[in-house]
Amino acid sequence: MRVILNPKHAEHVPPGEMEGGAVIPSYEAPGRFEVIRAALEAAGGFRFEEPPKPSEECVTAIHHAAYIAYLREASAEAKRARDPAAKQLWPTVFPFGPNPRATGTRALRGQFCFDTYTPILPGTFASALGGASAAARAADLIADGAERNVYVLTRPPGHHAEHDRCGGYCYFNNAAVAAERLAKCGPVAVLDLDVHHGNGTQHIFYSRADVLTVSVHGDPAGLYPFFSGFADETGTGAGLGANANFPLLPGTGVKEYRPALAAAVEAVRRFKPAFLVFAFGADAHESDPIGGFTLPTKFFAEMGTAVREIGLPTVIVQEGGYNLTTLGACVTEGLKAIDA
Ligand code: SP5
Ligand code: ZN
Repeated sequence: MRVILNPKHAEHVPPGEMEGGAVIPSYEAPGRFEVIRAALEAAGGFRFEEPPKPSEECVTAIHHAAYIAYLREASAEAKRARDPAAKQLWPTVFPFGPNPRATGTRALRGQFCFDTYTPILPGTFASALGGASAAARAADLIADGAERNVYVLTRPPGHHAEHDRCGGYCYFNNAAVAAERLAKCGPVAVLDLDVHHGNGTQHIFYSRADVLTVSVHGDPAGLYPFFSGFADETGTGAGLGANANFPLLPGTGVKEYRPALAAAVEAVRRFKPAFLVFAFGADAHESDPIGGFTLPTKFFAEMGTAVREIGLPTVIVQEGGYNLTTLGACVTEGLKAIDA
């Protein structure tokens, strides 16, 4: 399988994440990329390549211009800063709703972000854009029919990022970048099996009939992102019926996950898409420090088989997965089963 790498991933190095008023070590770290790459190299059968030079053109189709400019300028501001504290930009105040009168630096940090897990650092813009360009390249290979399956190895992840807000470690929505490009060639389904609801992808395509978004995840009653991912969110306007959520209880294991996965796959099939984007998180694994599910490593092969059996040209995009000792094996199992 061809693997498109984010060549800039290591430029984004979170010093920590803010949880309940304290800064704790960041779960989302460069080592995630390295362990996945090492596992794929050890497994064999994967060809690694870099995308063409990243360009903002990759993200303008799905992200608002003011948001893209904010990420670019805030990253540059962090890069210029001498004071170490000013090299990390954290939001402190959030708007009650988007407010066009918010223009000051501190206002924008909240305006364009929805949590305290997602700081802007000197390399954030370059790194996030590298991932988006890798996703764009993978989508173009699939759209051209050059490949059946292409995997995008990237971090920071993307599926929580909305049109104009970062959050959940995500800045540009890589899966949405891929889906948007594929949608030019035919209907697209996004299947998101990260343990967290793919709120960003849902939000970006919520009123569109040409892109189905389907997510299986921890019930937002108890798991991040808390405010979306409920089963009654089914799309709006022309997109009514083109969104499906399968929330599952904390502690979910194979017995509970399997029927939800089957229902999610059935929703994808009913839509009759021409292309699939698989937002592939490994954080539903039993060892994940933040997921709360109990799936064993071998179940990731079953996920991959389910994706393969959908039978569509597929872009696979790396999302979460935070246990560095099991992440590589989960991803390898999933990808091998997709390509089997
Ligand atoms: C892409 C992705 O998987 N984003 C996940 C963002 C979730 N961030 C929430 C982190 C919460 C950490 N809480 C620590 C509790 C550990 N028991
Ligand atoms: Zn996740």
